[in-house]
Amino acid sequence: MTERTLAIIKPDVLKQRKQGHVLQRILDEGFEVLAMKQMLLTRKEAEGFYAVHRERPFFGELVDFMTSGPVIVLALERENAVQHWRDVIGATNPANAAPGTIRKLYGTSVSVNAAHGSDSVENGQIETRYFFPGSEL
Ligand code: FUP
Repeated sequence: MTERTLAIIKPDVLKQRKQGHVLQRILDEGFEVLAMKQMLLTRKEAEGFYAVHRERPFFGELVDFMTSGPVIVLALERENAVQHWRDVIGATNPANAAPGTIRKLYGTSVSVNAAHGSDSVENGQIETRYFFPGSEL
C-alpha cells in the first residue's frame, strides 16, 4: 500500500556535511519527496514532536540534540514507506544497526543517531502533518 512517512535528517548529519548522501539514498530507494525543508527546530517544536517521550530520562538530552543545529524534514511517499524507511535507517542504536544503514554509516550513539522515521502508518500521517500542515502537502 502507498504510505507516507516522516523522515528527519538530524543535526549530526548536517554537521558532517553528509546530508547530500542521505538525500540521494532517499531517491535511490524510490521514495517520492512530497515536501522538504531545512529548519532549526525551536525547543517547543522538538518537545511537541517527541511528546510521547516526555517522561523518559533522556528527553532533555534528546531535545538539546535536536535543537543543536539545523535538521532537514521530509514527507516521503512510497509503497510500504514506513517499514522501508525504518529498514533503511536501521536500529535506534547505531552500534546495533545493520551494515549500510544510515544510522550505521552516520550515527554516533543512541541519542546522536542521524535520522528519524515514523514508527507506524498512523504516526506517518500525524508526523507529516505536524511539519507540513494544510496545503503544504
Ligand atoms: P526510533 O523509533 O528508532 O527513533 O527510537 P525511539 O522511538 O525509541 O527513540 C526516539 C529517539 O529518542 C531516538 F531517536 C533517540 C532518542 N533516544 C535516546 O536518546 N536514548 C534512548 O535511550 C532511547 C532513545
